[in-house]
Amino acid sequence: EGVAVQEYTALKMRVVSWADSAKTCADAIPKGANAYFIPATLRPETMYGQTSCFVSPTIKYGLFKVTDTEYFVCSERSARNMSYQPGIFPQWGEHPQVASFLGKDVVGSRVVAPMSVHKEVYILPMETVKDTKGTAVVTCVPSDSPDDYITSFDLAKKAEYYGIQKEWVKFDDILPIIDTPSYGNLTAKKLVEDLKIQSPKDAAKLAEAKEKAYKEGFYKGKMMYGDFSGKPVEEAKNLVRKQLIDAGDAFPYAE
Ligand code: A2H
Repeated sequence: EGVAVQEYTALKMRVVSWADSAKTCADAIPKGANAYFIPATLRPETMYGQTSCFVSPTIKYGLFKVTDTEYFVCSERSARNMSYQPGIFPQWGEHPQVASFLGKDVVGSRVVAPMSVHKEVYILPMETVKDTKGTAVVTCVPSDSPDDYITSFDLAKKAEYYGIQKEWVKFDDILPIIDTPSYGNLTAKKLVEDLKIQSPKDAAKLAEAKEKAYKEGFYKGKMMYGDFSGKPVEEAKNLVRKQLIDAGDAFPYAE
């Protein structure tokens, strides 16, 4: 473990409907309360283009009670970390868990995607999500994340195999958000094609694509969508983050 602190933006994606297989979750939420999936992202300026939200089918998740009216879905590890950060759980060090389940149980649930052109999106499976970082929930932005792009491509192609509906992936209309000199305005698509990435399991090539996409987007990218259209990404990143936090749709999370 390094000494550098990763400053994530934790997004609050409110559950609109639970999958049939998520009955333990639905039953654990009192009437009048809301549940939220909590993806951790390093790219808040891309939230306009969310098309789905990923969980690992095999990772164990929890439903954690934050207040009488708010419950979070995330990994136990991240809930514990949150409980030692100010302004999230009301009691220092406590993160009361009301349900435990596997990611695959919640696939097919529907959540609100704050700021996205797609108001509501589906919870989908991503096998490469790790339990050792973030919240083990990843919001999907296929325009700018090579991992999200290739996973969406794979899910759409093999929807039946994954037990999902192709339409849930929303892979057909990817929103351009950031324009870059080297890769155009769909950076992830361009890099996946250039590097001939065939599958979400092409780990080495994906690491290269991720590095290139991040550097190009952050240092040379210009916003072409949203309130900060025309501004450099370097500037817009914190402005969008602040808007999300001020609206109550996100909070800072570090690890
Ligand atoms: B990023 P770092 Cl548009 N397992 O958000 C796998 N990936 C995870 C994860 C986990 N447990 N937790 C977070 N992530 C993803 C947006 C995005 C992201 C874009 C482009 C690149 C990108 C939309 N998905 O990340 O290892 C999340 O995806 C590439 C760096 O902690 C999060 O930001 O540095 C990022 O990886 C955190 O990665």
